[in-house]
Amino acid sequence: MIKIKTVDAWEILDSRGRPTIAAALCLNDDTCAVVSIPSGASTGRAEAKELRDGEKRFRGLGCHQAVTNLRERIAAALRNESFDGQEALDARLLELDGTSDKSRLGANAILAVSLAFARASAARQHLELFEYFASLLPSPSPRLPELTINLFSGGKHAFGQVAIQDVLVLPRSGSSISANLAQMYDIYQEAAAIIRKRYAAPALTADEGGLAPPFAKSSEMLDTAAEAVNAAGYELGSEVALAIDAAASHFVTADGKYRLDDQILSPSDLIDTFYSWAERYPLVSVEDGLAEEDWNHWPVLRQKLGDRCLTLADDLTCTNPARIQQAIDTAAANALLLKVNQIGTLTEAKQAYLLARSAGWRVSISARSGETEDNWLADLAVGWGGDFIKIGSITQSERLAKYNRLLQIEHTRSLG
Ligand code: 2PG
Ligand code: MG
Repeated sequence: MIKIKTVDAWEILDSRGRPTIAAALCLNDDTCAVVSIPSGASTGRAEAKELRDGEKRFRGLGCHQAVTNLRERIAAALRNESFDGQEALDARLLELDGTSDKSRLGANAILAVSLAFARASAARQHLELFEYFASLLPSPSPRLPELTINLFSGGKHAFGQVAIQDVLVLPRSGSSISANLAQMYDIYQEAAAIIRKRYAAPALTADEGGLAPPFAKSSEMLDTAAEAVNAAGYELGSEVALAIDAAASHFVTADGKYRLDDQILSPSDLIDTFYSWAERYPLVSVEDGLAEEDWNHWPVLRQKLGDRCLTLADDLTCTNPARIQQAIDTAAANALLLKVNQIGTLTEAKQAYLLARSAGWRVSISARSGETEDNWLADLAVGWGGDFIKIGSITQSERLAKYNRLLQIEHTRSLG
């Protein structure tokens, strides 16, 4: 049994300068751990609810109420309580909250405790954090994930200049994370040089550190990514692949059509557009190609993309086992983007992960657009054997904390 001694929390700032939560949890043997948690901007409607103060301070985004809930209600309930592991702790947190969307105590407060308990438990057992995460699974097989790296941003992560939210690069020629990051550096530098020349100005960077030039249409993001890959001397397809996060919930119209830049498309026209992009470029995945409630057309998208590329669900499923089950039952997707703060506890995220795996889905473990310098995401991706990890670009310390942790794991462990 693991006995909790103290739980504390305070407000910190994330990579957008917005408040989020850090928490510290000490066990009765004085093993202590600190974690901080991220926050999204292009959030799904079915996500667990972060508690925000809604007051003038920080324009409504303050986390004082969530911090108070954590320091008073959660801390009082957990102090001197013993748990036989992560599941028991998370079950107690759910019981304390008592709502289906964690809106009473706040998903931000609850997740901070769930993760702090994980980190403290790992330290107590002298495990690396990824080993602890692996130990939560019935048949663990830790491994280094493939990198999916943000190159260009639009939509809510930039200034909305184009509809598509992200174009990502999968550097594949190296046999290690380290070699693939070096390859990505070349591509990023070439992309920045192309932008500088084309627009006679340096490209501004977006929330995740990706470049955000004033492209006129979304397809230019892919065209320019391909150009940068070529300019860097790599072969598109064999050495480098691409992916997109359309985040289509953010450009669906009230009558179920899609505003792709200056065009209004029907769902089937949009699906045809993705298909044509997947024919032209080696796309590994199309994430959120349709809106989160467009359940009718997701199966059509999946069927159209077929084996050519993955139909990856983010806002559609929100790391929520019930929504994942619906997506499995309707053949709406074949890959899951997993974000722990969409659901709010590690145990529920594990259920989401196992459900997706049981249907043969691929899994990408993802950061949020608002991140902190914490690096637990890298351990989660390795521990759970994610096929992919999505951290953002290769700039900005909140992203690099995770890449650098992958490099540390790669350096110290021989994982495939
Ligand atoms: C996404 C994420 C990360 P956000 O849509 O996949 O890129 O964005 O954290 O803003 O939801
Ligand atoms: Mg997404």
